[in-house]
Amino acid sequence: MSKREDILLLFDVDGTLTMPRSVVQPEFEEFLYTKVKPKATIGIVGGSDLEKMFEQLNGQKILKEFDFIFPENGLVQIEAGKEVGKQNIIQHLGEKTLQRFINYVLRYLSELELPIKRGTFIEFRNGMMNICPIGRQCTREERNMFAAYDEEHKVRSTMIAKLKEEFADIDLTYSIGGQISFDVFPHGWDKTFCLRHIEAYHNFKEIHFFGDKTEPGGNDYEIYIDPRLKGHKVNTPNDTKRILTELLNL
Ligand code: M1P
Repeated sequence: MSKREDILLLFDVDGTLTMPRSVVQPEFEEFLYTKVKPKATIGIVGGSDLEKMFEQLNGQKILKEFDFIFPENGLVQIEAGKEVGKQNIIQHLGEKTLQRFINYVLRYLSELELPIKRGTFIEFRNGMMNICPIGRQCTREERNMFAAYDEEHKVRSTMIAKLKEEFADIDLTYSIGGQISFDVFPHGWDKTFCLRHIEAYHNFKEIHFFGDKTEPGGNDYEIYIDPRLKGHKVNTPNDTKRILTELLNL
């Protein structure tokens, strides 16, 4: 029988541990912490920043419950509740390039007609930017409405195609991880980034990753296909639970 230290289970958040931008269900939490955790090392690798992880996973207790927390794709690294490293997109791109990019995004969004717009169109994080055409301050209903509108009108993918063309000379990758926004970060700063930390300091026999956005362009794609681990495609926390039950003989 393998030991907890042999297996690492890495989880995306939205669509994997919770429904999109929703709070984790108590039964799922109970399952994860009392059934799964005694059998394997557990970590989260999400596109969101740490604050949003706290919101969705019931606050700061995740710092104690999870062995690893990798917000922003692992561009911030937290182990045993302590921040042990973080990337800096400002240093990486430089102020001049950043401003060229931000000014273009603001111009593009200022000319974009949508059914509604709210506030916070660019969220600047440590290792990435999150761009949200409707504005992050929308309500849950407005969020759902935009998600359906985007499905039909391809607002985000059209904008990404334009940005790729305009900034072909700059080291940037675009990825859609949620319902209303997309993330922008330097090449290679996708979720596989967290594996650099794992490989540098640990030696797991098996690593598994669970995520929902596993198609090209989704923010789980690169880590899902990474040969260093086994990827599991899920659509809901129920799928995650079913696969974990089989995998760990629970
Ligand atoms: O975790 C997935 C994504 O969650 C949010 O996306 P949205 O608000 O569009 O649903 C964002 O935090 C995004 O950065 C993240 O990748």
